[in-house]
Amino acid sequence: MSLLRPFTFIQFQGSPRSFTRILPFRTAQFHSSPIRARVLPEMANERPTGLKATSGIELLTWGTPNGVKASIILEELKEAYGKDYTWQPINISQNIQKEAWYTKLGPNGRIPVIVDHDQGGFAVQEGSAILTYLTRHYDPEHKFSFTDPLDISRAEQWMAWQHGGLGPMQGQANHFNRAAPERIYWGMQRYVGETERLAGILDNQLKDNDYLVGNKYSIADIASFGWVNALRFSGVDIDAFPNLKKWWEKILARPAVVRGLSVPSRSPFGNDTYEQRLKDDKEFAEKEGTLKKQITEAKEKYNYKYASP
Ligand SMILES: N[C@@H](CCC(=O)N[C@@H](CS)C(=O)NCC(=O)O)C(=O)O
Repeated sequence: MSLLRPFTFIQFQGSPRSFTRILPFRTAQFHSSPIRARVLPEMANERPTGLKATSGIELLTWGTPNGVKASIILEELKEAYGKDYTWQPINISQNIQKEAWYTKLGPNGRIPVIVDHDQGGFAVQEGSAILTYLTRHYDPEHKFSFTDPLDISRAEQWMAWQHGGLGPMQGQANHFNRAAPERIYWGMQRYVGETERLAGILDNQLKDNDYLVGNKYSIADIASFGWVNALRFSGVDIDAFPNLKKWWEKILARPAVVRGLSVPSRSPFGNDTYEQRLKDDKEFAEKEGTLKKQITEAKEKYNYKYASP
């Protein structure tokens, strides 16, 4: 199933219908890649049919920008407080997230979802709701959250911004760049442009601050990190946003973040892994070069000009 993984990565905001349609194309595209041979850890190949834990937190997830919000905070809580958790891989290319046992827990049929067995099996869907739930219950020293009501509001604002802006826009950029059956230049420049604008908003916020809220690494940063980590893959040059790049590097240097990014297995489309692959895989580099050219043409065709804010 390692073949499916690169593909599923681009599907994070898409519909299962479009997913099925483009599967052969993506599979073919990755056929000659070294990543083809990458075998997912045995656990990642499991096909869950229900919950497996009886106590603590159980995470149902896949290694996408939304999925890693949950695995990163859980790894941080584990490191900070020794709070362990259980996870199961929900391979979204197999539509496990649409099965009845799953949608009973996460009615939206998307990952991630957590279940708190110590709260009577209480289930939480949506990345930001998961981040606030977990810190409210399991971050007693507020290492990743806030006590000041204004900082709580600031964090909520950045998380809402991620849910309403960065995630959906970047997800659509990926869809139009890679998943759509035809190259629609209007859609490509619209969503790559929006993603760039939003990257600029983060860059501006980080000009005089190390982190998004209160100069402290928190759930506000974790909410956006997975998406920023995939900016290159989405056709956005992170080097053009130096404050954001510094923030991304600093967060990526945290051991808990690296572990969180590896649940169920490390994505080949992080800014660093993507760059490495361009160097290692000639065919991949050629295809990505073509895509980059198309994005530039799309921007020129519609006279796109970067502006942020
Ligand atoms: N707003 C949600 C978005 C969740 C989402 O779109 N998840 C994607 C993976 S990144 C998914 O499950 N896609 C599979 C599908 O569309 O069926 C969040 O932040 O948790």
